[in-house]
Amino acid sequence: MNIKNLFIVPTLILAFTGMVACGNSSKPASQPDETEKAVIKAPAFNADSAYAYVQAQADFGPRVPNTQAHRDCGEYLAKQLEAFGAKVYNQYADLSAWDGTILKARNIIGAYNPDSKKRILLCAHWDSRPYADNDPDEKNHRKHILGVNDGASGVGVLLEIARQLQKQAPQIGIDIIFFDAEDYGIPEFHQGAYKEHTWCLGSQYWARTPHVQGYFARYGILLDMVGGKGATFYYEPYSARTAKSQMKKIWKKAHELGYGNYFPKQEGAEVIDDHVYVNTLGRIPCVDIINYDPTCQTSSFGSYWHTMNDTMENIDRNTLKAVGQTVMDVIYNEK
Ligand code: AHN
Ligand code: ZN
Repeated sequence: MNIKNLFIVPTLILAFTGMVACGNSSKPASQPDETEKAVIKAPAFNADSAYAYVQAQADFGPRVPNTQAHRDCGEYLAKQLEAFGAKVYNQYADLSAWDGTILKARNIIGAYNPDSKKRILLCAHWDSRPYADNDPDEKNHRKHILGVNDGASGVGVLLEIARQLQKQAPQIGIDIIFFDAEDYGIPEFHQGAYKEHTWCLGSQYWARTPHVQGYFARYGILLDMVGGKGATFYYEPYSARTAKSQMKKIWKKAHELGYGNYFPKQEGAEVIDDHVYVNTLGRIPCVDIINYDPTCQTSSFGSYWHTMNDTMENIDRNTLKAVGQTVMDVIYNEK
């Protein structure tokens, strides 16, 4: 008997005794146990597809409320959700900005499995900021930004998730909300007193007046600036306080899928974002997945945040994939 056969023989004995032990059980010995079996693998999120949806929004130009690009992009987004099989709701509202401008706003909602009582909310803002007030060149501070990472990236990821939801439904209902007028908040160059609640006007309106009476979801996930190359999504402290278990579940899933580098398990900066109003006014805990750059001097959201440089060049498919796949694997495991 050579050395190779010495290994084979005990294996055969083990296999035989294993068969005897199983006796009349029809269950093969290799079947995963209950805990392993419980993890569902979500369909594959296509980052090229998400990237194309980001590009499509950018191609409209800045989607600033009260502009033609904004109206056209709103139509595009509602049509896309419809094409992906969602029940679409449009909320039109006149919202008053920090300077008294009346914004013709539109929240766009796509509902999947609308009759289910078990629901998760996914959201992002679709408008772009009217002010490049963080731009190094002061002459740009009153110009509209393209809002590719800040706005279009989150919406692009959610459109790809919508496309996947149509192909294979998870066990629960999903609502995708594109909030308007998030980014019309009081500008840095304003000389007067700071005014509260000037950001997130669309989500404030929705949380006070949901698209369905008595609307409820177990929790929400907000995507904001989720496309930048080398982005890092730290625990956002407001989310960590108000949606702790959901936040941990998302980060755990990201690490299991191999996206740990994008999701450090450490706290970043606290932000006023749509998740705050979903939580306070809508009474739904909501996790903000938002880029936090601890190394940047000019903004904790990255150097191009609220500048003329928030363009397609910063967008990396790998980041879209890390976020999109993580969110998908979380929602496909809800029952
Ligand atoms: C503030 O700067 C107050 N909040 C950040 C929320 C935001 C702006 N997200 C995108 N643009
Ligand atoms: Zn912004």
